[in-house]
Amino acid sequence: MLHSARAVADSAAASLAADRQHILAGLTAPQKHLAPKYLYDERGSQLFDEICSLPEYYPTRTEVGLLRTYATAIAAFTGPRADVLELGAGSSLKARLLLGCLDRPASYVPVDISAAYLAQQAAEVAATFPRVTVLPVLADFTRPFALPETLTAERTLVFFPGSTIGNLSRVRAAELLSQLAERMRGGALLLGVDICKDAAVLHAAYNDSRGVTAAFNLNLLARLNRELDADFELDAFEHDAVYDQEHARIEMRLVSQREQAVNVGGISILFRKGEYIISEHSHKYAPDDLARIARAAGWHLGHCWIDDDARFSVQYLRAPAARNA
Ligand code: AVI
Repeated sequence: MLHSARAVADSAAASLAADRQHILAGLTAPQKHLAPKYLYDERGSQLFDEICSLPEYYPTRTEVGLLRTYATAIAAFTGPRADVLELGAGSSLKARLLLGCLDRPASYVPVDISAAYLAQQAAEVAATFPRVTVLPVLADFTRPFALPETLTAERTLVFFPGSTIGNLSRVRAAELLSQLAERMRGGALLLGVDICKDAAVLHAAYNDSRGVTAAFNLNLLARLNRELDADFELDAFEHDAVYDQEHARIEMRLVSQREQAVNVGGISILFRKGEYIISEHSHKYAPDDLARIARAAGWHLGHCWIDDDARFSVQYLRAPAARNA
């Protein structure tokens, strides 16, 4: 049964205009940067879906393989009648896989920032699982947001796949894990995380030969043009993604091809040739490292599944016991 999306707890989820100050602060900083969440308007979400099926982009198929292989174990860890809360839901492909392996899941609560896409994906889940109550929440999960009152922390399995946690700084990732451990006392977390690996594999994954990642990145400028009245010339910028070994992260860039001035919401932003906006960081974690961070945040490690090529990990973590337990 599908319930309509809740009111946007955070207006930034609706339009970039609400985040104008934040965006301008990023574009006028000594190192220009924008938060990766802005990549996901409807078009951005569709392009990200395309990225997920590219031959070079190994994370999605590797994680899906792990979820399929270990479905029985995941279901046994979780138990019956779970509420599944998915953060940064995007495509419902993995959620449908998870719901299909669990024992009579009670509800599915996808949280996402892209309104149209959220509604569409929630409807697909509701159609596939008519007995599951689907309660989409339109919100930015990196900020405080309200959850449906029907959700019981002890019965909740937080599903945070796709290594979306890697798009947060390491400090913010640790903070989010702590907040979740506290909020979900008695519950559990199924977390998909990309592993540090050979730079060439990472480079190919984020600079694909068909140019889909480039289109995904450049779509951010088109979005700024539309929603913040900016005048970026899309062919005056190029996509690049660089692996920063020291910080174990991919840095996605929009590189100015010439010296130019761009108007963003009435403010003129100057670019030197070669100067770039950082549009996303994608941190990679050694599984032990992640387990240590999760433990420090209050989680207990249930299990960590890794594929044979050690490319991707799926961790099952248990929150601290409920206070009155
Ligand atoms: C959503 N997120 C985990 C993706 C990643 O790999 O960091 C976003 C992405 N950016 C470029 N390709 C994919």
